[in-house]
Amino acid sequence: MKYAIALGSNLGDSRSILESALSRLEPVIARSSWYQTKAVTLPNSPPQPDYLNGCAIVETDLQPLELLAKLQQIEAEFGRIRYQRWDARTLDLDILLVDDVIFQTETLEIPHPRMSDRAFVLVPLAEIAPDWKHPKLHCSIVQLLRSIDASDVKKL
Ligand code: A4P
Ligand code: MG
Repeated sequence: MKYAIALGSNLGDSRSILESALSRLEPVIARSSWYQTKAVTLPNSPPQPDYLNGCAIVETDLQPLELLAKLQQIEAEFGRIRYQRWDARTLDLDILLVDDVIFQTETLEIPHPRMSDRAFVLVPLAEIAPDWKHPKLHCSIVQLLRSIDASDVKKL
């Protein structure tokens, strides 16, 4: 199965954390550049440092829930502690897409429910998978990107 994965970090040495996390996901068949992005936060939450974000395409036989467990294990290895939703974090690994499949359980939803309005996801993903069709919205990543404001996402 082919998965698109989003990587993000806004605490610690983000670039080396993301590079090491990526090496734990081998074989990686495509990876984006890293992007500096403004933190998207919940209303009234304190300011957060900018994020470093990127995306990768990974080919694996793991089932979605097995891959989620692996991603959460890698997050834990890099010292991620869950305080509050959308808090600053050393490492966040999300599954964005798997083939052309819609997957929904209590703990995992694919396509990622918030990917289509997030420039910090769509800009790096468009770099490596511009034509991947979103199986619920029936349009490609570049098409989704055209409908949002991506001015806060800077390629490094
Ligand atoms: N979960 C459900 N679907 C998925 C999926 N497709 N991939 C569940 C991964 N996990 C999924 O995630 C909470 C639970 O979501 C998991 O236990 C899993 O069972 P989490 O990583 O513990 O918490 P979170 O990431 O804080 O929550 P959430 O809702 O996933 O946050 P988002 O929507 O991913 O947003 N701003 C910038 N610039 N860059 C960022 O990367 N990230 C976030 C997090 C907010 N603002 C950001 C960024
Ligand atoms: Mg997450």
